[in-house]
Amino acid sequence: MSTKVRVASIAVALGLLTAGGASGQDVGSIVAWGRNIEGECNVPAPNTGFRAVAGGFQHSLGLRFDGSIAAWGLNRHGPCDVPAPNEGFVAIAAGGGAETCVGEDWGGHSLGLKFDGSVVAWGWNDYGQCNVPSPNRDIVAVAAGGWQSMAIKADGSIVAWGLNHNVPAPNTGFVAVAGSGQSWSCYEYGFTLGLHADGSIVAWGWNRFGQCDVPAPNSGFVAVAAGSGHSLGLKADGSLVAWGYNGHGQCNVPAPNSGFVAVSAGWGHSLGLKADGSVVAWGDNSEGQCNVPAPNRGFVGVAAGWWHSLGLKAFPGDLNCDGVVNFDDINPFVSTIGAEPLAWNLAHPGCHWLNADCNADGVVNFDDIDAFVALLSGD
Ligand SMILES: [Ca+2]
Ligand SMILES: [Ca+2]
Repeated sequence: MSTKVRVASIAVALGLLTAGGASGQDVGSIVAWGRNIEGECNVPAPNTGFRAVAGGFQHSLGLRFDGSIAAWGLNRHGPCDVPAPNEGFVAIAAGGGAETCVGEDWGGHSLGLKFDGSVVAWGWNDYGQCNVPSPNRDIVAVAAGGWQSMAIKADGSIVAWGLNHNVPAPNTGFVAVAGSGQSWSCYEYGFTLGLHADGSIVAWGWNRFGQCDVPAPNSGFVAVAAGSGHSLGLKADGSLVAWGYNGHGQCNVPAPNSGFVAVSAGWGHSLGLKADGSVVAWGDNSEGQCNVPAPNRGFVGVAAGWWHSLGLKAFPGDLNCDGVVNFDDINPFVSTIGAEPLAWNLAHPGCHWLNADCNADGVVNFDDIDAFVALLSGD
């Protein structure tokens, strides 16, 4: 019997199933580690039901399946004060930076993308990073640097605001963007990485450490991340490329450099998520930001703050990532059996293959079918 027929038969045989079978379990929780002097690792209760996570300067954001945003950590400039109404969000980004040439000037800001394609920005705004330009619509993705904010429009162009906002021409064909940076000295501010649909990266801005010099061959990239002075690119074959400032070893990707499905960059450290649900961390570990808490498995997302790290745990059985386990998850579940993890994740952005690992053994195969059916039936 084919996998598809087998799963469908099992589901039908169960008759009337209870939707939301995974409710009550500790699913979609956030794990935080590293520097915590501002509470940036204190995930607010209830720590469940999260679909995305973001790390800023010393604050953190979690996006819940109900469309609300939780924010915690340093709130000096208000990046944790989510503007009302706190609802309808579909993506988040957190930024932060420090200005060393004018004395004490540091903070973070936050971005939320709403389902209607508009962006809400709040927090540190000394450089206009929260002044979303009009028309504020048709936006499909957001990213935050220290002093700049970026968004991708439905037409593939990048809109950027704050410092360092001049997107190189031709401004078209972008599918992802990342930005960060710190004030290494006066007038050295952030940089931005734009990922083209053709798999190449365009980099612009501050380039003291070569963080904008993408190593050849500049092709085959599927994701990008920007640290304070280093850059990371994920290739379609699951390997990572790192370049720029390497004073903390943040560009030394640990072996084996394979099996990665997501990447994030902090001030001096790097995080990589593997297809098996483990997190690899390297670079600056002065705050323990590279000490992934045990058990290091079941992760479906990673995000790096400046000195802290965040990991999102799986939501077993929720294969369309709508926050409940029900009949709608059957077809995407079936599509995961035998699928190549990276290819599946690329085809389902924001929804991880590992959610199909319903028996929590790190792989997705026939052995997960019974556990999936149990989740469907609310067992
Ligand atoms: Ca679902
Ligand atoms: Ca499994």
